[in-house]
Amino acid sequence: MTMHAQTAHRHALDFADAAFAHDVVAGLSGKPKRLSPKYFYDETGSQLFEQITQLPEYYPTRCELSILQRHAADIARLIPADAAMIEFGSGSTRKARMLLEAAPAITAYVPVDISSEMLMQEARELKRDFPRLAVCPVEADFTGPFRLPRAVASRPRLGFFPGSTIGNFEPHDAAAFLRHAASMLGGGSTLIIGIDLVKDAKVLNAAYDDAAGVTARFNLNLLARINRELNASFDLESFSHQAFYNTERRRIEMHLASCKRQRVRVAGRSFDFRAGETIHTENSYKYTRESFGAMARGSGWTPVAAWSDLQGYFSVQALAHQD
Ligand code: AVJ
Repeated sequence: MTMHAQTAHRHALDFADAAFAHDVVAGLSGKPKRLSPKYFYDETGSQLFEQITQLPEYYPTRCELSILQRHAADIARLIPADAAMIEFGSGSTRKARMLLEAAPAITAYVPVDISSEMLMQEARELKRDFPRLAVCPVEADFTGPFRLPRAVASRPRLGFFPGSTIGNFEPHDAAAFLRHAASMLGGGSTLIIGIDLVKDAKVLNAAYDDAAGVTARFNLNLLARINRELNASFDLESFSHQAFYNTERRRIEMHLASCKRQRVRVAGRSFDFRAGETIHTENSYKYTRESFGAMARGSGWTPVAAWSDLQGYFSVQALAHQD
C-alpha cells in the first residue's frame, strides 16, 4: 500500500478503530504474538461471555453471585451512611443491585464504563427501580484518571470491582490499579473486590475449555472481529482454542494456535505463522487470600473482611484505605 492510500484509509477509521488497528498490528508483530483481552467484547463477544457465565463448568459468576447473595447484609454493615458507590467497569448492574438492595445507606451510584450505550441504558433502569438513588454514570476508561461527579464530593466512598476483572491485569498492573483506586476514592474509603482463587487445575482448565465449546467460540471471535473491522484474512478453521492453567504463574492462559504454516493479512500488512505458533489472547490470574492480601497491603489497602462460596472457589474482599 502506498503512503497515500494508507493515509486515506486511516482517515476513514474513527479514533477507536485506529487504536484497535494499532494494538492489533503491534501485538501480532510481537514475539510471542499477543492480543489484548479487552477486545473480546464486541457485540458477539459480549453475548458469548454472557453464555460463558451460564456454563456448568464456569464457576466464577455463580460463586460470586452466591457470595453477594449470602453476605450482602455483612457487606452492608461496612458501608457508612449516605455513601456513594463507584463501580469500576460496570457493564451489567446485576451485582451492584444486590448491594443497593441490601444497603440503603448507599444514596449515590456512579457506574464507570467506556461503553456509553449500555451505561446509559442501565442507568435509566436503575433510576426507575431505585427512585431515591442518585445515579451518575461516568463514561471513561476506569483504569485511568476520571472526574468524579459532584454528588460524590460530600459523600463517603465505596468502590466496587466485582467479576475478578482484576485477574486480567498483570500483577504489576493489578497493584497499580489498586493504588489508582485508592487515590481516586481517597482516605477512609472501602473497596469491595471480587477475585478468583487458586484451586485444582482440573476445575480451572474445564472452566476455560468447556465441553460445549462456547469459550472456544469466544476466543475465536476475536479473529472474526479483526477480519470484519480491520480487513483481515484470518481463516477461523485453521486456528484452534487453547486454554490451560500455568501453575507457576497462577494464571489461566488462553491462546489461539495456528494449525498450519500460513500467512495472514491484517490492515494492509502480512503476518507469518509457523505450524503450532500461538497468539496469546488472555491471562486470568488466580490469587490466594495471602497473595491478594499482600498485594493489597502493598498498594495502600488493608483487608478487613473476606467472604467465600462453600467450595472456596471465589472470594469477595473488603479493603479499607486510610489517609
Ligand atoms: C471477565 C476476565 C473475569 O477471566 O474468567 C472467561 C474472562 N475468559 N472465559 C475470566 C473469561 C474466558 C473472565 N473475566
